Amino acid sequence: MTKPALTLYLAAPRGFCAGVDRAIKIVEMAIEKWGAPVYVRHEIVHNRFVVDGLRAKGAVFVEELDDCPPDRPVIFSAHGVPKSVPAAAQAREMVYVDATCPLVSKVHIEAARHAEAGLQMVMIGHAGHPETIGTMGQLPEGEVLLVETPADVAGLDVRDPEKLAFITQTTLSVDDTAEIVAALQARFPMIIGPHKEDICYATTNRQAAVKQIAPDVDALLVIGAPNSSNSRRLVEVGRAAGCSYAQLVQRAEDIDWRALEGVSAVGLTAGASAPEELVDEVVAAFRARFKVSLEKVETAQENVEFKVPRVLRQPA
Ligand code: 0JX
Ligand code: SF4
Repeated sequence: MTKPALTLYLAAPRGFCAGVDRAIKIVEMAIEKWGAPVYVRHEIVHNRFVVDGLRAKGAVFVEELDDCPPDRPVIFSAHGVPKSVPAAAQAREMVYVDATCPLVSKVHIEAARHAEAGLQMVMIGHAGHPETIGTMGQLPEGEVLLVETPADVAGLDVRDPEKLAFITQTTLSVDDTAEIVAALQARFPMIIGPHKEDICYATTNRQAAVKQIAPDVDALLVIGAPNSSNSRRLVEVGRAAGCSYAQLVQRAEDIDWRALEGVSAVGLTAGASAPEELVDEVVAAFRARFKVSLEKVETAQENVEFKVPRVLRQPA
């Protein structure tokens, strides 16, 4: 039986960003330096395959610092942690390495700087997400007001409308965030924003590639985990850009092939925490069912790299 023809549009950039690369390297290098087990507070990045791979090398994943023994090193995940976490690790005299992405740390510094200047902070982000918890936790409890939607802006109860600044989660939808920022600026014309927005280059670039592909495909698949904010945003961006069938899949076995019957053009991308092996796996699964012609859609080139902390570059 001849296979149906299919064009698979592969987004570029896709997959690992510099912050994820660095965070994974930090765990691997910590295990090399100190031996197993090395504890990791929270999934180092939101991807089961990455986590399972590191667990096999000797990483132990826990949710709270209290779940770590005091005599083993602990790593904080790429998403960042509230100030109280390194403080507690220090109080317990633990060895810790912070794998917070430098672009998340930049937002932490911004928040502290604005607060020092007497400004009240508004954070645009998702409640309960570890990055939001970590960023809000740079300042005392109750100091940062959270908004998730333009409608939330109307309900903000601020100390002084003329002394406000906003920050954002790094992995938000660029377009949805612009709407929230517009609502903030409409209600608080004096509000100060980041010099350059807090949404990071990787989030921005992956969304731009999806926007380019989505209008021309019958379906869009985003490889990523259900708890990966940036991956979920790619699905939403794909739908908003005109692809009604946009789905998050963790790997090839999640693909609903019946839903893809009769398609001739499919877009494929991967969130910032999804390994390229999973992209290869999905492409191979398409090749098994279709006569695939692969087309790369490149909307940007990335050459960002972050160094690992000095403690890991020094001999044990
Ligand atoms: O849920 P997020 O997109 O913030 O995290 P994930 O999927 O682990 O991606 C990499 C880490 C991003 C931090 O900004
Ligand atoms: Fe850093 Fe952006 Fe990657 Fe998050 S998505 S780890 S902020 S580069």
